[in-house]
Amino acid sequence: MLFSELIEKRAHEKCSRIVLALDLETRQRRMLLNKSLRTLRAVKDYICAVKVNRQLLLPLGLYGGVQTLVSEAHRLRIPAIMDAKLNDVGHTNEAIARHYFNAGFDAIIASPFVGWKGGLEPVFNLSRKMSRGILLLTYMSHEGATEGYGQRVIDPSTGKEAYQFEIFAKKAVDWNADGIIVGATQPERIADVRRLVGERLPIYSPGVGVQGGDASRSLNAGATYLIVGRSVFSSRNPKCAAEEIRNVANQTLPA
Ligand code: O7M
Repeated sequence: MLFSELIEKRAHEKCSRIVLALDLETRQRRMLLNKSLRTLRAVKDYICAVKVNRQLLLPLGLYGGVQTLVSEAHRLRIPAIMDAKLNDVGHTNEAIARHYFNAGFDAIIASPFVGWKGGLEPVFNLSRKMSRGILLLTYMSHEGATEGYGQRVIDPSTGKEAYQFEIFAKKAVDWNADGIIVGATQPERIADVRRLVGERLPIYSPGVGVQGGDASRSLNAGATYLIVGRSVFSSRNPKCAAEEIRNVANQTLPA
């Protein structure tokens, strides 16, 4: 099954388009795994996937705590996405991606800035062989994203001026990515990207809540899934917070 099909299936089962960004921190490193497992179990009925990034990977270790977390996610029928933002030359990208897939991740996130030949091509080949997914950054949620993703450049395929993110969106289609990331803080960019990729690619939108993005506006603009971290796990009651965001999302676009 393709990753895009897997997450869609889980979204229907859980009635949720929310991807939990599990970016927990604690001064006591040995508490981190338990805290992560507790949070995941608390919100398990309200999320369709969990995203782990290097903030958690560094203290927990890939084949240590993170693999335990991925196994628990799978036990709870929750796919696991590694937010690797892969951005190196091909052979190290491939080796890094293999580790993430071997640890059980269903999909990884990569940066299109690195390009295809000698960049992401080996990672896409590996992901196909191992039946895993690749999601590509297309427009990030922070202010400085305008400097890279929002810059005007010459599109080498047409010789005409375009925004960098427009070129990345087209590449995501050409490369057969399983989804793209567009920040919720800029719903106009979500709408632009949706127009460019049509209905073919799911759009994952981070930045809802603490960063200022709005769940309904993002979904109305064309987002398929919302990536949410602090608004859920920093709240007093993560379960209620996840349920509430899930419900708001479902009022706009039922899962
Ligand atoms: O909801 P938050 O703001 O606490 O967390 C947002 C999560 O989304 C966090 O895990 C970030 O790493 C991630 N993210 C962004 O905030 N902005 C982006 O542009 C891209 C991502 C992301 O998930 O990239 C794959």
